[in-house]
Amino acid sequence: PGLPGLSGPAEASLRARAARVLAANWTGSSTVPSRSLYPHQWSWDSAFVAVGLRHLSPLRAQTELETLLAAQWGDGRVPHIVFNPSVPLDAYFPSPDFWRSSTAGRAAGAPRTVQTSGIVQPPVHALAVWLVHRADPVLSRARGFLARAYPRLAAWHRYLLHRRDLGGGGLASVVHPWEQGMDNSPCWDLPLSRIPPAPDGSFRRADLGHGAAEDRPTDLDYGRYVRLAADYRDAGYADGGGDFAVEDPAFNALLIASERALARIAEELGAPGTARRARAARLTAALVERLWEPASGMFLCRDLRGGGLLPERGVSGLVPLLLPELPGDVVGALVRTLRGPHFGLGRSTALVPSYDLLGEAFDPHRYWRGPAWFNTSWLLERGLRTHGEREPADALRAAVPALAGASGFAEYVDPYTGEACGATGFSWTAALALDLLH
Ligand code: 9YW
Repeated sequence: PGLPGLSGPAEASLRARAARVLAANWTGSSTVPSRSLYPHQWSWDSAFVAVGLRHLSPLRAQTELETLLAAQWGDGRVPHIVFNPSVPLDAYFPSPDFWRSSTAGRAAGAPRTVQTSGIVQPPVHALAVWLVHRADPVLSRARGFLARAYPRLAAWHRYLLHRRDLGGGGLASVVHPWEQGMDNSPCWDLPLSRIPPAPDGSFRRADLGHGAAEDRPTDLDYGRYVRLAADYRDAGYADGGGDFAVEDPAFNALLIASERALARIAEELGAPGTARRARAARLTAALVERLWEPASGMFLCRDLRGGGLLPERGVSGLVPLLLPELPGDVVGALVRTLRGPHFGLGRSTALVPSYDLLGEAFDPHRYWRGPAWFNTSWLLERGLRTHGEREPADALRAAVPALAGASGFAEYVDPYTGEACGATGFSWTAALALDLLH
């Protein structure tokens, strides 16, 4: 379907511009999120990028995911960053000499030949693998794409469902805010406040050289991120002992959506998908039981160290809309919350803000504390469509490419004005805009 309000030639030029962003960020085997800010391979970025790349080159899309999966650890974890050895160490912090994956991660089975971080990111990969397969099943079969990806994806899910079930209720926990992907969301303020920051001067941020300080996390937050990551590393990346453990709705919803995709992948390979489908249904029930908050009309994060649901409304709590097996009353409440005063979709905002417009911590420009990001709007477009909410889904489908193009494919935008924030020429923005133009 064409984009309402955009002529054929304008749409073609938007596509061409998005393709140029992805070409400029392609390294030969994967895509960097941004040449300036993020010069390595990031885990969930690669999944979103592959979803867009499949329309340009199914081979590149498959390669993107294969490069990431090749850096998987022996315990099943897929690292959040795979480092490019030809990029200077000071281009990004924390660099490989901070994570020391091949030594500190030895017991957890970190690869020897490639340097990675030791934490993870949201498991959107099986969903991406399935969508990439569908774009060109003939090429996929000829290359054995699914057959090679399947055991790795299965081990990845096994790691999350067993080693990361820190709350004992079936859901996976994140042990660092970076794992959930929405780094400085106000949801983390309370659990992070317990973490003593790494001393000033014990590390040097590289991000401030590329982005405006007022768009980025504060130094105090950064000190806490560094402390948590260093503690995890010093424990050999063993799970269960850390001071930060949170069950997050988006992280788990993506795991469930990916488990459903794994069922389809299994069936395509001639194996039964029934057990995985049943597990996805059980996990959906656990998600509702542990994280649904009727009074807020959305899912919340559960702080396992502080013992309870965190009251902040982050966009993460809307992402479970992606799941087809959610109870009808939950779906209805989520749609009302999305379109109501806290997120304003279709009223005051055209893309979904990352945090409660009415929240005390709301800031329209600071990273995950208010700005709208393109990946979450893409996920919610799918969620709305899954539940037959055609009108808001169509509006998001039009807004994502339009604002992506108008902002120079910004990393994130002011949710009210669409003004570009962070980096421009950002890969997942271009990739997901392309996907919604198809
Ligand atoms: C970081 C790369 C990553 C994203 C995260 C986003 C940000 C900062 O950039 O993280 O230094 O890792 O919060 O979701 O994957 O685009």
